[in-house]
Amino acid sequence: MNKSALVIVPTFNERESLPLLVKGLLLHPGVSVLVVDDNSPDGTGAIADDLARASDGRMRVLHRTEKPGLGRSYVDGIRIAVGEPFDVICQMDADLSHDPHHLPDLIAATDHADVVIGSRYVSGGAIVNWPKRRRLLSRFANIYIRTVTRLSPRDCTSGYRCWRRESLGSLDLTRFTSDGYSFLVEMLFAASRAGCRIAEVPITFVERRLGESKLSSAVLFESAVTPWRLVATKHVNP
Ligand SMILES: Nc1nc2c(ncn2[C@@H]2O[C@H](COP(=O)(O)OP(=O)(O)OP(=O)(O)O)[C@@H](O)[C@H]2O)c(=O)[nH]1
Ligand SMILES: [Mg+2]
Repeated sequence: MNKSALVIVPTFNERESLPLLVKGLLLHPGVSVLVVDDNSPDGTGAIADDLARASDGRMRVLHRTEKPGLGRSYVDGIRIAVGEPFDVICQMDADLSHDPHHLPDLIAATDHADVVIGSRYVSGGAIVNWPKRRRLLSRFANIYIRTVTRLSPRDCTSGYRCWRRESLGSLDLTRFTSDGYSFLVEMLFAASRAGCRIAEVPITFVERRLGESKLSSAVLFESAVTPWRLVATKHVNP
């Protein structure tokens, strides 16, 4: 792999998963890691600091103390990332649902796309260990989002993505208002409106085995409203 990449990993209470994830990521030459921790009560931030110290300068930690939230964490991480000389900026979850093994494929696909989605819903993609209820929720969410927003990707809610740095840098983050997982949909919508080429690469998504999910009813409510808000506000970048 000859492109350099910075992987932004938001964390909240991921003390068991994070060391395994970082190990897998740093196996890839040219890959660096930026952990954005939301002051996790379980001490993930301190564990991340230890990993960073042992990383030969390839990993850093941003400790957030402002209003918590996945969307806000991504905004802070992206602001740092777009100002650095990496070819590609990636996003992924810390809970090992996103296998670092797929990363080179996603990065390589940025040769021909501005944003590449690690997708569960294209040919070759798969989900391991999700209960039927969770599968249905994700399927329904994607149909709902695609119908309301007219976005074309099959997997609009995947948090495993790689961007060309200039493409990500061209999005106006100050306009993003989502706090939770809807932030991912908002990013894709803005990218699509900005004319970015969006590609999907199949991944096998594995349900977390360690730690706890943060999917709450407030987050689900925001996810139901966001597609309509995006369409209504005609979210565009200058
Ligand atoms: N910084 C930060 N990270 C968060 C926050 N909420 C979730 N995360 C991280 O975002 C990623 C996705 O969160 P998960 O809890 O795995 O959510 P999910 O994948 O939709 O749900 P599961 O499938 O149940 O795991 C993980 O790396 C979390 O640690 C937050 O408020 N702030
Ligand atoms: Mg998860």
